[in-house]
Amino acid sequence: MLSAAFVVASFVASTFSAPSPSAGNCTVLWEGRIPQDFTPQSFDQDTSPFNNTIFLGQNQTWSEIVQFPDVPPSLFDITSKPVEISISDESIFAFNASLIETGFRRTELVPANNNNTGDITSGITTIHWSILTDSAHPLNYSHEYQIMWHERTDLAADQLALKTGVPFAPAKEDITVTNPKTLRVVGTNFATPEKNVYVVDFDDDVWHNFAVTIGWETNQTQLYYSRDKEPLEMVSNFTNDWAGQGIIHFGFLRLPIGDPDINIAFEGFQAPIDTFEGLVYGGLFVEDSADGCVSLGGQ
Ligand SMILES: *[C@@H]1O[C@H](CO)[C@@H](O)[C@H](O)[C@H]1NC(C)=O
Ligand SMILES: *[C@@H]1O[C@H](CO)[C@@H](O)[C@H](O)[C@H]1NC(C)=O
Ligand SMILES: *[C@@H]1O[C@H](CO)[C@@H](O)[C@H](O)[C@H]1NC(C)=O
Ligand SMILES: *[C@@H]1O[C@H](CO)[C@@H](O)[C@H](O)[C@H]1NC(C)=O
Ligand SMILES: *[C@@H]1O[C@H](CO)[C@@H](O)[C@H](O)[C@H]1NC(C)=O
Ligand SMILES: *[C@@H]1O[C@H](CO)[C@@H](O)[C@H](O)[C@H]1NC(C)=O
Ligand SMILES: *[C@@H]1O[C@H](CO)[C@@H](O)[C@H](O)[C@H]1NC(C)=O
Ligand SMILES: CC(=O)N[C@H]1CO[C@H](CO)[C@@H](O)[C@@H]1O
Repeated sequence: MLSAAFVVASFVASTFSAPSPSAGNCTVLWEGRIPQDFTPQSFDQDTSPFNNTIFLGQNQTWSEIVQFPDVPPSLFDITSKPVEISISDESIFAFNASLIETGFRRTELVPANNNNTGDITSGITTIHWSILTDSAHPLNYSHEYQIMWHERTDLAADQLALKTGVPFAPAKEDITVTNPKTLRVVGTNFATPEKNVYVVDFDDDVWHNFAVTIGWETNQTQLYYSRDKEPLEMVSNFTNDWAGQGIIHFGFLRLPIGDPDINIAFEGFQAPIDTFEGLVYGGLFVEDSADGCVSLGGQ
């Protein structure tokens, strides 16, 4: 872990030299922080930083889902604002006209490709995201959820996922989950069991800030975490299978409950949802870390 002294020292140095790991001033490759003047309708437009057609219910629009709650900004929302997204019984995504994913409830913001930002799946990049619960519209922790993940372009695997809730298939985990209301970061799901690299309580009323630095050609991976306005600290340094490029999912997918061998996209039980379940996301961006620059915030 980085010590507080290191963070302070780097910040002082950064005012006189090139951005250092804690300068919070690395080159942004993709910007998903929400401008103050964005409305729910902004997410319906193809000018949104997020894909305006995926991933949401077949009969839903983004403007029906997006809300701007009255919460403190996240660590990296300096001039931007957080956004709440939700799932309901309507959150059934249609992969195409005949493949309706009735096993899942899902709503995810993914970076649109209508950008001028360059490649975020080569070199060394750092993905940032922060998550806050909506305690008035909680998740049902009897189900497993993925609440952020990175999926290969060929959809064959998720290289990394942040999960919560009761595991759908405990045999897929390399730890015994005793408290379902935890945030659990796992590496590639090509592996059985998946490698849990970090677990922390998913407390309400606290921003949970994450960043992951990915060496796309080296597989070297660093995970960072902090709460509220604390600077990020490295909590895991591991190797992972990053082959396959792919896309980031900032949002949540509720798995069904059922036997481990069912096809989870189409089978299993989903408890009905009363109104909606919500999560607030903030500080979404990807930066270039090829020169070692990782924004830690908190300065
Ligand atoms: C951050 O980047 C801007 C633009 O490159 C530069 O003007 C500024 O000095 C940098 N600040 C720090 C603290 O490195
Ligand atoms: C969307 O609406 C159509 C027409 O009413 C309906 O047939 C379909 O089942 C709905 N899809 C979902 C996922 O609810
Ligand atoms: C839906 O996608 C599946 C899998 O790619 C494909 O086999 C099927 O033909 C598609 N159906 C339609 C109606 O596009
Ligand atoms: C959104 O995703 C769909 C499906 O992958 C794709 O066809 C479309 O080009 C994407 N749109 C944008 C703006 O990224
Ligand atoms: C990264 O992981 C992939 C998948 O296991 C592997 O093919 C590749 O050789 C690895 N790269 C390095 C530099 O170890
Ligand atoms: C991560 O671990 C690797 C291998 O032990 C080491 O070379 C590297 O310096 C570590 N990275 C950081 C940021 O601590
Ligand atoms: C939560 O999910 C479980 C399992 O599907 C279900 O039995 C329970 O009724 C749900 N609770 C609520 C409050 O919806
Ligand atoms: C996040 C994202 O979709 N980035 C794309 C931005 O545009 C470049 C050039 O078209 C693509 O290579 C990136 O994948």
